[in-house]
Amino acid sequence: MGYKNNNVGYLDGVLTSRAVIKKNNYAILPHDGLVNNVVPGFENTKISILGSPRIGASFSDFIAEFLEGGKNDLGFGGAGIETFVYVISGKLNVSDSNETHELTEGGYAFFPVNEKMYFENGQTETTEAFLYQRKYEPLEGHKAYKVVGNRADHTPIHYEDMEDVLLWNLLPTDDLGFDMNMHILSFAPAASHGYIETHYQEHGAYLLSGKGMYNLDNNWYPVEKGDYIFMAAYTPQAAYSTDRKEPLAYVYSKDANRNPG
Ligand code: UGY
Ligand code: MN
Repeated sequence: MGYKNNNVGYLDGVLTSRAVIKKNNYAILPHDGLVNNVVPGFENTKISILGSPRIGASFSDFIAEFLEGGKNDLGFGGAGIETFVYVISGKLNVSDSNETHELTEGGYAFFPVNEKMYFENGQTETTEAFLYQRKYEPLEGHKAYKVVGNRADHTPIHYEDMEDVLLWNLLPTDDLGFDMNMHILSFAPAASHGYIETHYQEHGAYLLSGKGMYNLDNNWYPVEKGDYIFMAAYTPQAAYSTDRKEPLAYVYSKDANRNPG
């Protein structure tokens, strides 16, 4: 919603795009290159599949615009699958088999394995949301549980002691029942990672605001609000915030708390 048509341009007279796809390594999907997909169960909803097993991810991410009457009567997730939703703008009713939660901007919900998530747009205006699903990896003696909250409920911490980089942990960080977490990272204008990360975990990141340069496997790319970035396990990665006013911020998943075996 409201994304500028700037993922395409001419380079040496040839139509080109900012999209970059390196399967099993990394990808950048600018917003206006996305097409609508049919995902069974979703009605009155424009939905695009982002990261998925086809690109080398262990999860699937989606960006959805729930129009008036937008809903999914079949449920999202279910057997063996855990789910997460983050509301970017608008209002979304999110239900399990027992109760309904009314999420507003910045609101989110995690449903544990086997619990289907049902959505319904709670207003006439369009609601935009980022969705995630992944096969849950159980750990004996531990259990994940439903979490519902809002970004505004949390006081962010300084990421790696940097004053100009803020981190929100949206799910518990101290419970081994959770095999993943969702975070928001926000870089003030001109802020950056302190170093290029290389780690075992993979990420799917949706950019909520700002502009920046992103290092993926030692190549720098321009990125901005509305982009999606996939980072596979071990892909070197770092961000540099380049907008003069708006922080570069993204919501992203990270697998956690499991022994690779
Ligand atoms: O949590 C993370 O690994 C995060 N700092 N990665 C990233 O922003 N690319
Ligand atoms: Mn990382």
